[in-house]
Amino acid sequence: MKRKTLTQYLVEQQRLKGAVSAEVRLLIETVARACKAISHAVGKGALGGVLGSLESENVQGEVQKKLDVMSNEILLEANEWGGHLAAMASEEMETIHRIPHRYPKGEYLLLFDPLDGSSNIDVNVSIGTIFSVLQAPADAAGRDIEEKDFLQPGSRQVAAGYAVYGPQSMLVLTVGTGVVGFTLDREMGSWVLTSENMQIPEETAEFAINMSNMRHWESPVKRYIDDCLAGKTGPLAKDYNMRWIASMVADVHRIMTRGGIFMYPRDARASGKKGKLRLMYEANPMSFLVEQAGGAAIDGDKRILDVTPDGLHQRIGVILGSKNEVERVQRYHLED
Ligand code: AHM
Ligand code: MG
Repeated sequence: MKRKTLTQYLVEQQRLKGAVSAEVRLLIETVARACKAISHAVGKGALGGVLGSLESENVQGEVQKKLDVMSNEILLEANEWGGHLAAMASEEMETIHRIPHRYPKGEYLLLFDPLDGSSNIDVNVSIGTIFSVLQAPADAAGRDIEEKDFLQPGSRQVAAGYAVYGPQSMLVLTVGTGVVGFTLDREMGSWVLTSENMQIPEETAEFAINMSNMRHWESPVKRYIDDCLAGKTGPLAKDYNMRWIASMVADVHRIMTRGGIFMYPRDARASGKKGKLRLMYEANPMSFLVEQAGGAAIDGDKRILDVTPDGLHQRIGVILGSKNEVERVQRYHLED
């Protein structure tokens, strides 16, 4: 079988489809190289001394795991010197990271959640990296990038993807021409194309939500899950199955592979009013991927990709996956 690597795929996207610029191509390759290094560190586990927590907290007040910090550093170092970026932003850093003056500056902005699903690190369950690429506004040329330059709606992303570190390490990517998946060939050290056109089935009978939060949910979410639980004799006339890995990357990857609906809705808790997940590092890149695979992504009543962020670390409700189910949940919100 003739194998196509990430490099070949990206060169084709650049030459044949004009879907990426040379800069975006090289920056995606750099992110992918960093994900390879993170995959290697994750794979070593206790043998590499990478498990466990640090004393520090991140900007969100969460205790940082060693791998959170290591992965953040790997991504920063890999992407600093290539000349494609103007600045980076990370779930683990309070404010933006400008490209140091000693390196050439490019026109793109990179955002990432370096290690998503941190609660699964120490229990050997799949975790991942999520990233998003934006173009710096035209008026930013010749001046230092500011935080406000990042605050663009997700519909402006030029690329997005995630790496999932599970039984296999996979990189799932969109540059706006559909979604493709690569598997890491650990011997050769290359990302090999293994899923050419990932499509989310429109219908599903599988939902993913943290049921322990049920008493805090808003009524449209409660109504939908009640309908799912009612099974064949209920309004949805199907028996539903439930899955919750508590790593968004792994839950979304399952949905990319066989369909389903993922929900981390806003809820009544003080910490949950705006949702748990972050718009710019989690919701936007995943929504871009899901839409490119034929699915839908909303915050409850509106499309996530249309939301103009008001802050780098803004949180948002997330409901995404199989189109017909997401549209049903949206209808329930609009009827409420
Ligand atoms: P993290 O970025 O700190 O790892 O948090 C995000 C994760 C998601 O991957 C996952 O969907 C969710 O938090 C799980 O939350 P919970 O433990 O409340 O079920
Ligand atoms: Mg996360």
